[in-house]
Amino acid sequence: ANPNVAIVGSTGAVGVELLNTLAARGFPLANLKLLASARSAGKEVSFNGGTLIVEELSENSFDDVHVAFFSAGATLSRKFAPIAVAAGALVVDNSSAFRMDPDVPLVVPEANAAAMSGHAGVVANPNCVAAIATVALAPLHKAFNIQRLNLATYQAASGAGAAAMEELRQGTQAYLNGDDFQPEVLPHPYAFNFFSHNADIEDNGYNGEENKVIAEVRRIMERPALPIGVTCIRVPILRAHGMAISIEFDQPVSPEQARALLQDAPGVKLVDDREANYFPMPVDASGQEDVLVGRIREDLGDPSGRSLSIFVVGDQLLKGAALNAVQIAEQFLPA
Ligand code: 2RA
Repeated sequence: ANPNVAIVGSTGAVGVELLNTLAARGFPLANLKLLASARSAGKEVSFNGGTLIVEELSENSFDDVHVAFFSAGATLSRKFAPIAVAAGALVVDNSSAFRMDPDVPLVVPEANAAAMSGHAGVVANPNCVAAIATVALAPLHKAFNIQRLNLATYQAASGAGAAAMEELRQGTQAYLNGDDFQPEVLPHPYAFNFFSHNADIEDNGYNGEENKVIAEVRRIMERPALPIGVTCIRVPILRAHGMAISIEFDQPVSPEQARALLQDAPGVKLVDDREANYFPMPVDASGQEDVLVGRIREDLGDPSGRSLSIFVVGDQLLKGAALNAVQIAEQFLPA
């Protein structure tokens, strides 16, 4: 029989995309339960031509649930995911709560689907930069053995939630109207500005987002000591993350070899047209399931000749969150 599905955090930016993705991919569900805080309980949400009523999340919310998507923050995941597992549900958790827990697989199906077999009830959905990056990096790593990475990210408002997307719109409108605008959701003016990701700076001088990217890319690629440098920047874009990635292999790899491999890689769309000077952009990646990859070229910063540079853009709410989570759940559906 088809599973009963629940979404915890169903009214947030990712929760809404989970609904859209379940419908768009025809996920075979018997019943869909929308769970959120008391503040959102009672809200009506349209789904697949019908209307669902948001219910308040409680300890009894999972009694008849087979698959529970969590996207309501680490605190709620830590409290309610064990309750959902105890009730017999598979939990796909989009929060950072369990991503580094050795008993919880951290999964991007195109990169490390095999890791899912070790789950004990919870499978963690990675940080959006790690998910989008590893769709492009995994096939290259499997074929040519990556030795080192450097990433610079261009991260969209959606990574900071629906309120940040609204702040981008309002701040831009105010800027164009010549009105004064004080940011409330993000710590800096956002319109026509960009800034270092506002996660706290940690002991190593990197912010929390950068340390998550390092730890999670290593885990997904099963290379715990992989040297990774990263700079995470928040840019005034609505919902697609971009990243410039420099990749060192243990052997020389030509752009042609990489391009041929990526052409057929799952979840990748090659956008690498030098003639037309056409490469991955948020206007093409937004709303798109595939991660766009282009600017594939020798990294002239590495005299050894063993490095390539690429540019990757992916929808932060889809492959960066909701789509990846639904693809994880799809792996557990009866064949
Ligand atoms: C961000 N990856 O973009 C983080 C959380 N989604 O802010």
